[in-house]
Amino acid sequence: MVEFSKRDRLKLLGGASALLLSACGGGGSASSPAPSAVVPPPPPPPPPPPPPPPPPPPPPTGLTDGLLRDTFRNDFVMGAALSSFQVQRGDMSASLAQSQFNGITPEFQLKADVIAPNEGTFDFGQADELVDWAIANGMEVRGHALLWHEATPAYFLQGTNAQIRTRLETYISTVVEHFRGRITVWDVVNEVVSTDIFNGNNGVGPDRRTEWFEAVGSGDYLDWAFLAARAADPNAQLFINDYNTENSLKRGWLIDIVRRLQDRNVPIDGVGHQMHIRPDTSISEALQAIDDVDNEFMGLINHVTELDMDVYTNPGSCWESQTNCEADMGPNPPEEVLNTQAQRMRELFNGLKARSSVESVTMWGVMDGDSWLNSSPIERFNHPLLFDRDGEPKAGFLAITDDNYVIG
Ligand code: 9MR
Repeated sequence: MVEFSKRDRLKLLGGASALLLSACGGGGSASSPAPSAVVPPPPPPPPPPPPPPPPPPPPPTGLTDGLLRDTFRNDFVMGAALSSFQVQRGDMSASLAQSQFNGITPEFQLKADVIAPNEGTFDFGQADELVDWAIANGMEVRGHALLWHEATPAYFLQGTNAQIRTRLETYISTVVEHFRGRITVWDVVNEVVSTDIFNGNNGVGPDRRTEWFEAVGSGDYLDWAFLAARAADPNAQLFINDYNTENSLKRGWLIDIVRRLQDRNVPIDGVGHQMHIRPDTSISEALQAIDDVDNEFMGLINHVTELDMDVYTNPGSCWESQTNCEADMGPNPPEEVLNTQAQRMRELFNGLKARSSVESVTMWGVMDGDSWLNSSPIERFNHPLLFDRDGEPKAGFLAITDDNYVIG
């Protein structure tokens, strides 16, 4: 059915009454104008547009526009996680992103619990806004993530395997087709590798016992997801994404899964290493994860997808029961902590630059105050990113953008 807007309907009515008048001879010859008394009133003016968002505060003075992305222009895309709300509010993080980065990952607005909380309805509003803003600013967009058990509404997992597969395929093809040409890389599956690293080879790796695994009874759902994504956009790069790839046991299981996918002719283009780095994480092990992917597979791409450097060492109990967590450093951490972080940032970025399979590095946020680590595992000031709470570049930023910068 053809739909007419209110304004279209008024126009049609106006035209119809003029026709009617001339047909009745009321206006004399067909070319003479209709008497002014019966001309329909002009349509009401459209409502005024909403006020534009406030202009973002300018990035700190002295920061050269594009410095960060230009430093790595020949190495990799330099991205940051952001939400459409930060853009709408005109947060300084959005203006810093515009000024310094050439990639964006929507931090949560492309997840199934946001796009399709109820079966059969899709809401792309916020995601579209952020994606279009990023593209208008010359940035590439990483799609994160098509399948993640933590963001899977319960309806996805109901019914037989055939029903689960069809539902997943419908979801993935709708989302990927919606963004085809705008989003060129997707984290197809997120955090599906076993986390059972403390039980050694007696653990249940390689597949994580996620709700998906339990519902389907195997890791076959990974195949379904990748195949559906490839069918929906043959040009998009398809990734498996996970954390703790710096742990050799977990990384071994990740590699087992990638090999299994390839053996079954399931399309996969790359591995995403989240790199949520803690003070006790070995940078050389983090880089070893890239090397292992390079050595095991021909032509797979590596992306660093969620980089941040926690200033706290969290024992397992802090994550599990919020006990024995390190004391809050407050909003102004000791300089020594930031200098150590800067040293480790430099070591990591130099290592990433030296590895040609690394095509994208994304910070999981722009300013320290944005980070998820201020509320996980407990509420506490954290300082894991490249810009502080005022938007000033930290020692870590200076250390990676200027080889001559002396740390400390
Ligand atoms: O940082 C993200 C936070 O804002 C969201 O509320 C949350 C749930 O969608 O996801 C966080 O990002 C996670 C990412 O998607 C996957 N790896 C772990 C990240 C931190 O929890």
